Amino acid sequence: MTGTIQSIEELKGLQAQFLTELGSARRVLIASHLNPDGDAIGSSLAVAAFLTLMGVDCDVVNADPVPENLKFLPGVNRVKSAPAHDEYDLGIILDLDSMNRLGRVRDCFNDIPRLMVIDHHVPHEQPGDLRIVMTGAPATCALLADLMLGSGIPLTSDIANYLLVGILTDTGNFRFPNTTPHSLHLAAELIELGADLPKMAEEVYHRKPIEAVRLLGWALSNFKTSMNDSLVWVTLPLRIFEELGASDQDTEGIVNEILSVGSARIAMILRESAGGRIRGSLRSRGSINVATVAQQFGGGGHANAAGVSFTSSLSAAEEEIVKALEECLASS
Ligand SMILES: [Mn+2]
Repeated sequence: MTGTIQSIEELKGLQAQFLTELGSARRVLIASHLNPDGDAIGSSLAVAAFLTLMGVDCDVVNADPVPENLKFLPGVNRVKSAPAHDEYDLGIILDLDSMNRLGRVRDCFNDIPRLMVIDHHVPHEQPGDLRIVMTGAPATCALLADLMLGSGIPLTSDIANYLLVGILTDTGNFRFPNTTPHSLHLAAELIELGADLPKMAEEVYHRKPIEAVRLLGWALSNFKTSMNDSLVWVTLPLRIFEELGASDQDTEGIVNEILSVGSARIAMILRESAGGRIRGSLRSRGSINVATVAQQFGGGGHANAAGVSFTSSLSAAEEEIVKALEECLASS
């Protein structure tokens, strides 16, 4: 069991252990979190491709499908909804802090004798025999880039693309405060290895389904504010998704768009899904910590980007969380 990593040197110190663990496995099952993003899919595909280079058999599973804007990545069909085999000797879970975030594929890991966790979220449950967790890292793909570069195994341009897409999406196109000099150095190395940054930026950010753009338009016309417009939020009822033909995936990025209100210090979207579950995405500027608010409701994440879910009605969930966010703003 390894604690949280504080520095790149410490991370590099785990490279040999990482490689030994992968190299001694016969068949590996790789998974990441529900509603996978660029970092989840990028890290899953990168580890799978790296294992293939090492001659190790592996499968990738996810409880949810690959989002439309990541389908341009080569080999995305490697991500399956269920494992192809019954037996694995190593499980690797990426970009998540809790086994529950695996959703229904969680049970696939019950009988696997060894588990590796690579992540940059604040740890909760701390599962895993080998844990490579660095909360200061901008992306799980950044951790993997440090572990894979200089490993003696030459990275393919596909792997470079997988790693870059995770760094790109988790840093919001290199705009969020987690864009460190080191993440830019890694990006430069990955581009040298053949990652195509302009294509990636175009595919990920500027090519959305028309329903997603219509949903964004609705959100931008219907958001609410309080506390002198320092809190900005929108609720997306199920009927709007139905009217516009939009899906949950189409909410991607909306919360960041409403955070562009100049006076906003916290932004939130609350969305209702068909099963009656309410999910919230929280974003904040500067030193405002929305992860602590999310934790009050059983959610979590990072200081400036967190998530939460409710089983109550949309209006009850809205009332509760808006109150908590207002208290958070009032006390900071
Ligand atoms: Mn991530």
